[in-house]
Amino acid sequence: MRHALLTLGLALSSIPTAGFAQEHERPPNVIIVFTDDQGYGDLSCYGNPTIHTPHLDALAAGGTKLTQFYVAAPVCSPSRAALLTGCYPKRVTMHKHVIFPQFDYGLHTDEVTLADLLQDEGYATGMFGKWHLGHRPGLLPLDQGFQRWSGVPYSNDMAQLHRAKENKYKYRLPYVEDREVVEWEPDQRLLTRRATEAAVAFIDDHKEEPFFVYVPHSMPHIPLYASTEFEGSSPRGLYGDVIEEIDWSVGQLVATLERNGLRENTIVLFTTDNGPWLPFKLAGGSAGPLRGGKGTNFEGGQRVPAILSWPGHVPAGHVERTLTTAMDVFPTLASLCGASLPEVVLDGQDVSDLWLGRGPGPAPKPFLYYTSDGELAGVRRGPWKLLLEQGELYHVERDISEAYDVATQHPELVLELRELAASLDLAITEGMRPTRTVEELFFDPTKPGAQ
Ligand SMILES: [Ca+2]
Repeated sequence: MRHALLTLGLALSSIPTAGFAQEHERPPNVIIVFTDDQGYGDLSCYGNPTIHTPHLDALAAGGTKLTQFYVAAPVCSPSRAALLTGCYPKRVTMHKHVIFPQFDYGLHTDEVTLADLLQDEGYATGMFGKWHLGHRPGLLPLDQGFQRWSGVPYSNDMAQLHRAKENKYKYRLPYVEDREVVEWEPDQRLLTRRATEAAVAFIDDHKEEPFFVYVPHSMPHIPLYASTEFEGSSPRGLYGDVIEEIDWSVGQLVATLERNGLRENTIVLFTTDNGPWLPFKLAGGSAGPLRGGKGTNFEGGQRVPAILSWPGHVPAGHVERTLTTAMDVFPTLASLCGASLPEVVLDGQDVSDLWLGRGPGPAPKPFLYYTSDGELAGVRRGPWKLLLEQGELYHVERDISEAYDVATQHPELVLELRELAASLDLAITEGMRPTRTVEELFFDPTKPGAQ
């Protein structure tokens, strides 16, 4: 694979073609910035009055802002599995929990991730930030299509650094480069900066070949940390400082593209893995007008900010209101990057026509909602959303705050949606693919220093 990649890189750079042709022979680069627990209302361009995000606002102004973009689950690991496979978390059996340090399983390596897909097309693939899809040997980013990785294997609160005060947490957080733990309990003030600098270096190193750069920032997951340069920068407090540093990070990535003449040939997607962690009050973000947050199936848990940019291809200054999901990213990028889809069932659909402003794209599929313990929790069809546990029905286009339950006014629709949810869930359950369990340790989270 590595050899084929180098050969392709050489072949592309040695073809003396005109700019236009070359642009079309080289597939677009892809950058996905995937923050952690950021709310729908935490960016200036989504209405936040006190957090200043000029780089993200500029990205939205020069591209498309999506106002009905949903992640597949309201918590980390299931949401990440869905983004990287184009499948419901349940289909790849990653729906039940987030991965804790003692867990021995992860996303199965037989699954084709976005990184596998693009690496097979000759892309250089790098990941800089939080993984959270399994951290035993054979389950790491380098086993799932990424050629480089630096960052943390799971959440930044799964750390003694954070829990020491409570004197009850036995796990430590490692910082990993490729396949080696290089540090224990890293200085979390530097996590955003380190991911950014590593991503910038990767782009510089691979500017001659197509690349896929995945930047799943550890922030603004609690505990919050910003570098000293950003601490105190926002009237919103530390949460705002953290978002402003992430905004800076996006600015650095865009500047790196511009410096290398790659801006026009790079698709940038900015979004987050789930909504804000509301029980932490001011340390969590805001879902703006949406109800609920992380861990809930209300809109605030899964409808997230999403900005798409590809100058000259994705319409500029456009607001896209159609429902799309993080599961659509996989088949859509496959289409835009000229990659063949794997021969497995995917739940996302190719919405490239919508991304490129060429029309409405396919009708959105009915969308299932799951609670964090993996149980079927509801369904969305058209504007209607039924929450099973609560027995509540909302028209989420008229009522984005889910303030007015109209279940009693529409009993037949409730029954219909109940049946739809059950049948969709049954179809997914019958097609579930396994995770992979590995007994061997990559590192022992209870014994710092041991490998
Ligand atoms: Ca998260």
